[in-house]
Amino acid sequence: MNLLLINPNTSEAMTAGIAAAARAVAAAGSTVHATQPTFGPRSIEGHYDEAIAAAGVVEQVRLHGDGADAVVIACFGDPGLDAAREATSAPVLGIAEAAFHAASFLATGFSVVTTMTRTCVIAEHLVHRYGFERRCRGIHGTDIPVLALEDGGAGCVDQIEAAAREALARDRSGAIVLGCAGMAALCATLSMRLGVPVIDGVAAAVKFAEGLAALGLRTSAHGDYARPLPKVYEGWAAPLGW
Ligand code: 2AL
Repeated sequence: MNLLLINPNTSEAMTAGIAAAARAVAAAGSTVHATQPTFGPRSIEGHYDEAIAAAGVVEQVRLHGDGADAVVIACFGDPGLDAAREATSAPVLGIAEAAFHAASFLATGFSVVTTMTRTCVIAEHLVHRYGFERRCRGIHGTDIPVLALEDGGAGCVDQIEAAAREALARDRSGAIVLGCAGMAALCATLSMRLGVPVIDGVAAAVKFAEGLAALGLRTSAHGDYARPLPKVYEGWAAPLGW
């Protein structure tokens, strides 16, 4: 399987870390092509960053989507997810949506532990958008900047563990969802320390992507996920017009 893994921010170090996490769980026959937009924010920590990053995700799907059996968008805000699904027939998975599904197979309720507190509302919007209000029991910010996780985040693991322990106790949750692709390398350590399922959305999305591709399932082109309507796009977005 050819998997296109898009890091929506422009940090090459984070792309490398996310690619390593994806390759660690990918099946023997899978290839992972990891990429990031040519423009946009170095880290995604708010609505403004996310608006620009979504266009960057679309750019990468247009550039590299042909020949991909599945696409993973590796940022916890799932920027550009619906747009990407219009732009390719390959299944497109966002790491937040994948992580919510995985956690819901393993516990009646989960908590999200994320980066900057201001991003909690973005995760909350996704919980509502995907219909996980009955499963998500809390979303907790650590105020760790995304770029502090650029090198794998080993220096942040104690702080994330403490936030997760507090979340498990306060929310009565059975599982922890990591709220940033940059936390992927910490998943195994946190699982061991916490003794509950800890879900990294990058790994979850890769395995769901492989499953969907193996089943021969593609994104529906019926209705709102039909191809974009052909029209002129102007200015810097001209090359992105359908
Ligand atoms: C993220 C993420 O996964 N990548 C990024 O730049 N920002 N998520 C987050 N909650 O801050």
